[in-house]
Amino acid sequence: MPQIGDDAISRDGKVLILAMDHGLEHGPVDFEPVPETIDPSTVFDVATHDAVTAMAVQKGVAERYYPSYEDDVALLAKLNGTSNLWMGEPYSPKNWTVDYAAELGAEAVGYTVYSGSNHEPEMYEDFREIQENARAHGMPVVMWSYPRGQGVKNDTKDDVIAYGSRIALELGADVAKVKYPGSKEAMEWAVDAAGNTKVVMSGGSKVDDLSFLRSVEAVMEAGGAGLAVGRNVWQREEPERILDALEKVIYEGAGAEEALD
Ligand code: FBP
Repeated sequence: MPQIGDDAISRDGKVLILAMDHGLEHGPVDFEPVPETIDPSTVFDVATHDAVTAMAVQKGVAERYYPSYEDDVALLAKLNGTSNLWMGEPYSPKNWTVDYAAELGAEAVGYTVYSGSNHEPEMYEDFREIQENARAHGMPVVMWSYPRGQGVKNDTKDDVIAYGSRIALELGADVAKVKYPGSKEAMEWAVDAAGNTKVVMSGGSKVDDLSFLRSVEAVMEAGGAGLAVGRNVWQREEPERILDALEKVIYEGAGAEEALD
């Protein structure tokens, strides 16, 4: 039986993934709010915070920057990704393999699936291959489960988010990363639908501290396992401050207001 579980990227069963694949997904415009973040080392430095259980990056960034951080940061290899310049039906091609990720020292892999896209069959097939290879390496698999495309009218509706987290369970992910559906109740449905696959919230575009922490608090109260976040951490002038607060909400069960005190 292959090893199944997320221990490599969790702390006390909770997960806080710092994502920094935005240079590919959105372009350098995402680094403008804090210009020094255009240098990947700046964000790797942020990922050394105790609250962070893994950092998700693309292949080129892993090859060039991870060697300096391998003692302090767990690498989550984001194996597919697409640019914002692509205007077709949502599709995210594979950019590296599980074997190569393992060679670079990755402890986990991540993969985006756009269920509902006309490219769903190709992405499911790619995910199948990656998931089985990851099992062979004993690496946990995180699915960025984003229903999107012609088959999806509203990608943050509660039934769509619950469907996304269920798809992650059905296809063999250890962790499902889903958009926040807007309420604790809707998140509970997504958590229930995922069975014993963990569910984490995707950070989204930057909002104020309290609003952000309240959504994370709701996710934790709903039985979620944590967060996979990019902009809401490193687009802040003091990312350590929000990570200190996230540490309290995610691992210590604090409320948003209390965590900010
Ligand atoms: P954020 O917390 O900044 O939203 O990052 C999470 C993430 O999944 C990144 O890994 C990815 O680059 C981005 O969101 C993609 O977001 P979208 O497809 O909605 O533009």
